[in-house]
Amino acid sequence: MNLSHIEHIGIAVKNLEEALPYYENVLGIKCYNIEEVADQKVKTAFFKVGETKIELLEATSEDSPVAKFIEKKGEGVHHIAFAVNNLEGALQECSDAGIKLIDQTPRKGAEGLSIAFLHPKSTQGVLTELCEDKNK
Ligand code: CMX
Repeated sequence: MNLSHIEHIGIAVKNLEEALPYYENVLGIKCYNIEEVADQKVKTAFFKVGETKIELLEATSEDSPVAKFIEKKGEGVHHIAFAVNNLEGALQECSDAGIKLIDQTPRKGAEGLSIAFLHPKSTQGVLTELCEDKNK
């Protein structure tokens, strides 16, 4: 499916404001965008490390996937996102290979990307996101 790079790594945090100083002051990477993704019930903060982004995720409601994750596992790596150049085709390939899709069709994610998630139960426990930047 021709993955080009790791688009971002999603990290679940309890509180964005409290997490920012570690990334900005210790790692020395600047947050360049804070955005709420209402349908995912998360607030996100983005940093760039080379071509890859770090996406901090704070839940905006108790039934957010991120709130459920933190309740079960605590803060930490929540998902890995790969960039693809044909998301529909990539989803079809995953489905044909027997991978359980969370999103059957692409939907809109943060930063204007088209995204779809694969279920962690069919990807060795790693919640996996595929993203396509249709503006490129
Ligand atoms: N990574 C690995 N495993 C995960 C997981 C994650 N991020 N989230 C849940 N799981 C596991 C749970 O530990 C649980 O495993 P066990 O049954 O062994 O205990 C199982 O998946 C089911 O978890 P659950 O808490 O009952 O949650 P649900 O089944 O309701 O939902 C999931 C799980 C992955 C389908 C849901 O979180 C989802 O749809 N995620 C995709 C959307 C998302 O995460 N959005 C937030 C980020 C959005 C963004 O980046 O913009």
